[in-house]
Amino acid sequence: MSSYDITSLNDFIIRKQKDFPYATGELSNLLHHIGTAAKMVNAKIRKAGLVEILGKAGAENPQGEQQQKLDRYSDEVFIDALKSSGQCAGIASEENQNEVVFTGEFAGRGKYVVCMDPLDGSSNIDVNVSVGSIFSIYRRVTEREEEVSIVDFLQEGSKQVAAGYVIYGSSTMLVYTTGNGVNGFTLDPTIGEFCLSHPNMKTPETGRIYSVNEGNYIRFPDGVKKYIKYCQENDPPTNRPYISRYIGSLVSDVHRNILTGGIFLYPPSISYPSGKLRLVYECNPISFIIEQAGGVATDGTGRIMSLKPESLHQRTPFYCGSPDMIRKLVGMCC
Ligand code: AHM
Ligand code: MG
Repeated sequence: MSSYDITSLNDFIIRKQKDFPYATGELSNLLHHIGTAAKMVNAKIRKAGLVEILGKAGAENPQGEQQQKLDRYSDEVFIDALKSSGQCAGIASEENQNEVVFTGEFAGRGKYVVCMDPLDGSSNIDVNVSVGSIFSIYRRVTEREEEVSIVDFLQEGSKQVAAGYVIYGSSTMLVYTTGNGVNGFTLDPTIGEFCLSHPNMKTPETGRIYSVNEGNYIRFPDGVKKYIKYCQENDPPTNRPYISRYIGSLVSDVHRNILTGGIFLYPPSISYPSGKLRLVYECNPISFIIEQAGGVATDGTGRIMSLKPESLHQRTPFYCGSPDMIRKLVGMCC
């Protein structure tokens, strides 16, 4: 009979809170609510082929992309869960043009704001490919008596208090950091709990996987083209050619690369001159996780988490992964 350490996400959050004598439990409570929302989204995704929730919602998100029904559903679930936590005073999400401000004595006074992509990679969902949720938590900079405003959401990634992702894959996992390492929890569907399965996740210094949408190769900057050719060269002492793996679902590509070692690239191109991925709710949270796992995340010229966001849906070139591989890329690009 197999056994595993049954440390639930909530046990773990409370245990970690005790490491900080002045912790008030507000962040713990917020993380707990994110875990609950993730379970609700998971339950819906697991039934995706059976009920009428696949396909387009018939509307576009703020970037003019088709919203899927599950995008809408996930957005609503996370907004409701975060609002009812009482610790979050507002949320910025891929699905809403402007920040959603929570009002009233309870939610409006929350200490934190959350930036998130409630369902990333959702264009994959109709073909049963893994998708994810990505979140980022900041301490608000406005006074708690006031309503939150855009300044609370446009903070540098280095100010994140916590960040994480949920991957709805062959199993469902929640991975998060509060700046003291990265821990991963796998949902045990028989008991409905996220259980600690990947303590203290670390990414290898180098790896063999490169992940990029190579169909866009002709549109990439010369330095990136050069690096891709380097990945494909035959040089057994340096383990090349590398292995190409690209799911097209950020959380899945990043999660795999963290575990195995590798590099993920979403460069600027003619179609996306600033890259495709969004700084505030995709790149910053993933960068926090990557750095805490020992990796590097850059826009090609500097640290992603040092960029000052100017708007909620701002895009950025994004390269992240094993430190040796990123160093090589940056050396070729700059
Ligand atoms: P989305 O937020 O609209 O789902 O788009 C983000 C997704 C990422 O998950 C993935 O890394 C990327 O888009 C894939 O883009 P492409 O299909 O251009 O390779
Ligand atoms: Mg997205």
